[in-house]
Amino acid sequence: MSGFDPGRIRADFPILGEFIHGKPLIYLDNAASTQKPRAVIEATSRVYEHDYANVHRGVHTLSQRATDLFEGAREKVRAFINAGSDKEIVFVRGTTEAINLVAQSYGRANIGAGDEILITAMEHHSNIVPWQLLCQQTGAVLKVAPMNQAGELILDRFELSERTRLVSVAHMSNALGTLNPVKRIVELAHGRGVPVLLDGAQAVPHGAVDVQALDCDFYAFSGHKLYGPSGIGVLYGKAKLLDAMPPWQGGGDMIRMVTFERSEYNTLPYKFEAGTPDIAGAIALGAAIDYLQGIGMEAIAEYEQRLLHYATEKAKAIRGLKIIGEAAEKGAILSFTLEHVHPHDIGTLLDQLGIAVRAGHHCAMPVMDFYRVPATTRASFACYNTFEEVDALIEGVQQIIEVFG
Ligand code: C6P
Repeated sequence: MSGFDPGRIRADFPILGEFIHGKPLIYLDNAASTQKPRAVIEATSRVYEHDYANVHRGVHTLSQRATDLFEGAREKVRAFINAGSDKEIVFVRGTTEAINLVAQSYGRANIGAGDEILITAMEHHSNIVPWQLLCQQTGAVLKVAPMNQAGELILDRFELSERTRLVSVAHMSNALGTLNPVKRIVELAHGRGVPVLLDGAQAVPHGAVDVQALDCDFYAFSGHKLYGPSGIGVLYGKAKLLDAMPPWQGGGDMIRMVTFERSEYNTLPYKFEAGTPDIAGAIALGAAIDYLQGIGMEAIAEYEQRLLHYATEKAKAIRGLKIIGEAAEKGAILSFTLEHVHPHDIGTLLDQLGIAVRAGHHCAMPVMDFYRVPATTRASFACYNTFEEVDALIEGVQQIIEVFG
């Protein structure tokens, strides 16, 4: 762990100096959205103060400067996930939009009545509802691969059929923390010639991702969970697939030529980027990536695993606390329920102590149904969290148990 210093990292995040109800903020809602380092905040103001204009349009200097920074950010994203080409990096609003893009473009072009889309029992609504919409539009069928009580996929029952046309799986579950065996899933699907989309919203902030090593066909993630701004995200797609896909939205920048009779579309990735993009957002996402690479994704992953392990052991020792999601391979998420106390009360009482957690169904209602709970309390960790903060969480939970007796 030499060189990894959460104290130094914390100093980069101005918001961590806030007080909530008179208590120092302990921010454990990172799976919902992470806080932003000064590098990201400053990159945003720098663009607007010095470099802002629309991109890909102007011959004037500022537009060229903005375009260079915007395209530079695309290259940073490419390198970060090791995509083969920056043509394969499509800027979107976030994971949700990325998955909808694949459903409405790839899906409508390649998936028909009776065809199947295979997802898993632990998906976020963003990886369920876009496929349901596609099924309603095309007559395709949504299939769900089961998980066990620990919240692990049952690989023996991860069954593709003759009709499976696409597999779409969370790399890491937001409700349970489960890290799925995505490389194996890609191999299984490719063995039958079926492409795979990985929902990387939760995985990307917690460790190095290499889309070429995974060999996935699509990879989706959001900037705001990766210490970057909200409103910007990424769809990675293999150039061969993206090239063959029809555009999803029409408008400026995604065309080469337009007449009233017909239009010719732009090259990749612009074919999928209709309209003025989130210019400053993309540039600030590039700054977030620089920042994270300065720390090192391996170091972050290792540190967060230690935090998770520490929190898990302490949580297990609390009578009446049930951890929801005990997969052997997990990212830094601790979801739990307490006997006799509703998660919303836990969340509200922890907030009084300055501790921010998420309480609810985490946009994964089928996961709640599976465990027969209405909601869970979820503490989710980032590289700036500390062991002392975990202690404070555990103490807070113990206080709540005493109050509810
Ligand atoms: N999960 C959470 O608190 P967007 O909203 O498009 O940035 O990301 C959607 C999304 C997709 N997949 C997974 C696995 C996710 O966790 C999320 C967002 C947040 O868990 C907000 S519901």
